[in-house]
Amino acid sequence: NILDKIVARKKEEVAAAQDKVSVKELKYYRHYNEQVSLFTEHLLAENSTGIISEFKRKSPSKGDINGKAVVDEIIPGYAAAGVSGISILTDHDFFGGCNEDLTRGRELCKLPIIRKEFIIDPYQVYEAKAIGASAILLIGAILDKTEALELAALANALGMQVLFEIHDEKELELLNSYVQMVGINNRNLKTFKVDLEQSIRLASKLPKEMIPIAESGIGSVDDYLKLKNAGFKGFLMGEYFMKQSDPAGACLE
Ligand code: IGP
Repeated sequence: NILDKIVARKKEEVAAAQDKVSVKELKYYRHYNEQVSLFTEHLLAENSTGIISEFKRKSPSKGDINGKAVVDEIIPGYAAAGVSGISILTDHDFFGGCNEDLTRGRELCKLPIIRKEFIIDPYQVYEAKAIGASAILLIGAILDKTEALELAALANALGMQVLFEIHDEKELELLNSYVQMVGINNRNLKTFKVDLEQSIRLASKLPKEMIPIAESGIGSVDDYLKLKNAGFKGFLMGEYFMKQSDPAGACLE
């Protein structure tokens, strides 16, 4: 399964990154000490659409989506379209992203940015802060309870919020008090199957203090309204925007 492959690769990447730049050195990065705007505040603001638009060039499930996309050409448009937040993939091998994409995004807009990455090690949380993220994604399918707690607590300590992604009821056990947003992935990362109904059922079981975010496979105004009516406050959308010749224009619809 693809998640096992990605996690194996991440372990190598983290070891290599740590050899090159220590955590101590990351703390001198320009964005490390910057105060970031809170994701949840933007999501819950009056008039917020709740849309979190994603910058993604390719994916294991879809292959090439917008392989030559440039952050400078897309992020300012997303911001101008009035989205509530941005998600930027930093994984290179599977999603065609990089850390510089996120840092550039940070410099181009004031919106909160989530680092979309397969985080398995505290090093990646420090790195998220250093490159300019306001929040991190943690994926339930690749973490145990202790790791989930350690990584989420560290993110909060560094001033970042946590979007914790789950796909089924069993993963609810992994949530902890350092999680501000729970993402229910409509796409099963093991089979790539998309099912909005399963997310809607799961949404009613979330702890009330955590903000529910619907992720993946949202491809029409109908889908958006359906999920909104089911109580979701955030809508993470990538492919639908990225595959259009004018991704930001699609946000305005
Ligand atoms: C966006 P989509 O179907 O709108 O492009 O999906 C986002 O939810 C998806 O990219 C995603 C993802 C992830 C990517 C959700 N969870 C975990 C990488 C890792």
